[in-house]
Amino acid sequence: MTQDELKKAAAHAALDHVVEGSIVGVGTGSTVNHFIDALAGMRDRIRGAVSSSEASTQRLRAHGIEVFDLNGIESLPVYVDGADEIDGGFAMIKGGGGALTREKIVAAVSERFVCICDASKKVEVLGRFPLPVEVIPMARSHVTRALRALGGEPRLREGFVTDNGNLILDVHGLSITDPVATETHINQIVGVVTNGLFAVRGADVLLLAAPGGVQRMD
Ligand code: ABF
Repeated sequence: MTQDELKKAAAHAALDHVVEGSIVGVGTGSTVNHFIDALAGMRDRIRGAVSSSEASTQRLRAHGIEVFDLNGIESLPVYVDGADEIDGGFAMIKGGGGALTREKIVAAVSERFVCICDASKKVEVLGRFPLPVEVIPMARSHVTRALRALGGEPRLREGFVTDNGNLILDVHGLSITDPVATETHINQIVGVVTNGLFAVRGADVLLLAAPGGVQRMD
């Protein structure tokens, strides 16, 4: 099976976690694109979706799925999203697609985070994938220095602006053995909007696709 076929298998397995009649929290990325396409097959059995990016919003609307403003919603039963890396405690690095802040906001109001991944995303220790950090543009140099002091090598994502009008620094060379502490620490740097560690609020369920099938872990 190709990696894309594995992503599709994980995405389809997530349909079992969608609560009928509800508004579904929807993440971003190529795995989630498969989920959105699959969700279209049950659009008459959900109220709609809350989206974590302009790209996902467009795809949902193209399928005729109504997209709600998060501000009008108190709680979502389920949020479905991918990850760039996930460890054994279900802490994740996310934000390879640059949508980390909105993803974290939607995840924060969701009761259950269902992570959909192909098996290549499962790691022992987070950090081989560069950690994305969303930064207010005028704080770029200050945040770069602070991240270097943590032992990482931040690199500006060239030619990229987030949906919120900010920059992304991708931090290379970190070995993240305490994801909660690292997430909390980086978020204290003035000028950081969010970092791509999802550890304080990690995933609740992991649907991990390998050639032998989709394994559910929770
Ligand atoms: C989103 O999509 C991001 O947080 C993460 O960067 C990415 C996962 O990548 P893909 O599904 O395209 O492999 O969930």
